Amino acid sequence: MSRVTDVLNSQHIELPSWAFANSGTRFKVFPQAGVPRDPYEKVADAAQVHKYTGVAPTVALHIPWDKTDDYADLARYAKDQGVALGTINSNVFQDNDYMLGSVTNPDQQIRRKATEHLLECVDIMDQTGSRDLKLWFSDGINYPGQDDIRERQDRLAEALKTVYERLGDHQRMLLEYKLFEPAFYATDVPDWGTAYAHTLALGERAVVCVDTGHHAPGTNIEMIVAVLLRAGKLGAFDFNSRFYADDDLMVGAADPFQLFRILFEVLRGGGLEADTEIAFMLDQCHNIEPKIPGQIRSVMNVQEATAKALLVDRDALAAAQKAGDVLGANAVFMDAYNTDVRPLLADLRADKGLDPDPMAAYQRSGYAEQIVKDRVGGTQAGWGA
Ligand code: PSV
Ligand code: MN
Ligand code: MN
Repeated sequence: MSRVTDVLNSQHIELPSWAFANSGTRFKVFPQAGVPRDPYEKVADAAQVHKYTGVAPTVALHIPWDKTDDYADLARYAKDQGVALGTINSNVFQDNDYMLGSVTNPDQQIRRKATEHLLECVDIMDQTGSRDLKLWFSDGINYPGQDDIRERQDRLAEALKTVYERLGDHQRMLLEYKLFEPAFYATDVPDWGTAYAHTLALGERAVVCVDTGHHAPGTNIEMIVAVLLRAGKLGAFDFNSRFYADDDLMVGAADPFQLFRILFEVLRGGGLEADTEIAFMLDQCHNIEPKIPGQIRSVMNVQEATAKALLVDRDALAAAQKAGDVLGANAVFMDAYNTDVRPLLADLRADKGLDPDPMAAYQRSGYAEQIVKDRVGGTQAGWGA
């Protein structure tokens, strides 16, 4: 059991700053009282999640949603709150200039503008001490013939190379892929294979980010995880849940079994070791539920799936696999999944001096009521802004 608790104790889940701000669908953003008005307040809210779960010590920023004059000061503030700043997420998808693409745009000047933004994000990483730059491109085309698919790949490669060369020795580039949306006919980085090919060409500090919500229904994500890990190219997760498209719902909500299968492959590939370089991030928006509890619940969902993955009897599984015992192997797997790990996690929290029930502890704390009193006019996350 101690190996299980050791891994769970060393687990680190990164929170997205945008989860704490108002967000919604393209149809409507329902504002909530007390949401953060600036990056400092987002960091303060993220620190609450860490305070009650003990496993979420970093918060990812999104530029320009979290633009501020002094990032070193924001980093100091985060430290005072008991957390640190994490991944810098770039944004080349909300400017009118990017209608036909950012780094793959046919217009060289617009490509330059987008690349400059990415370089600015690396400057910010230098100030925040962040290791990772996350790149997600909305680039693509809606109609066959609209632009040259192959040339767009060349333009993408050129921009990525420029940014890669600007990274410091300890910094990494995470390239995220997404099946579709907002481009519908051909997205420039639509799948793990395209992301893998680009990161391979760049070098070892370019790795792939698997956003669990960015696949076609029925995709075997754990298989992708296994292949990328084996190739040394799995850099990060953006965890969330989807029923239909890029829903950004709470991780483990739609399909907790899938999350367990993914985390088992991470474990199998050595990605849960204490020195893991995989960044386990959430990428979620809480549109109708309260945000801080939504993040707490999500962190707990990842912990539960991880605990179940750790409970798989690997020896028994290997023996059954070797013997060709199909049902026996499957039963070993399902036994772990069907174990109630909540008491184990409650004990683990108590051992650390935390409340065994983070949701209840947060509700009791009065923080939710306090921010409603203190904060007037919270901001949107950036979606639809
Ligand atoms: C858009 O699909 C997206 O959800 C990507 O997953 C990014 O990681 C995130 O927004 C923040 O830019
Ligand atoms: Mn994402
Ligand atoms: Mn997404």
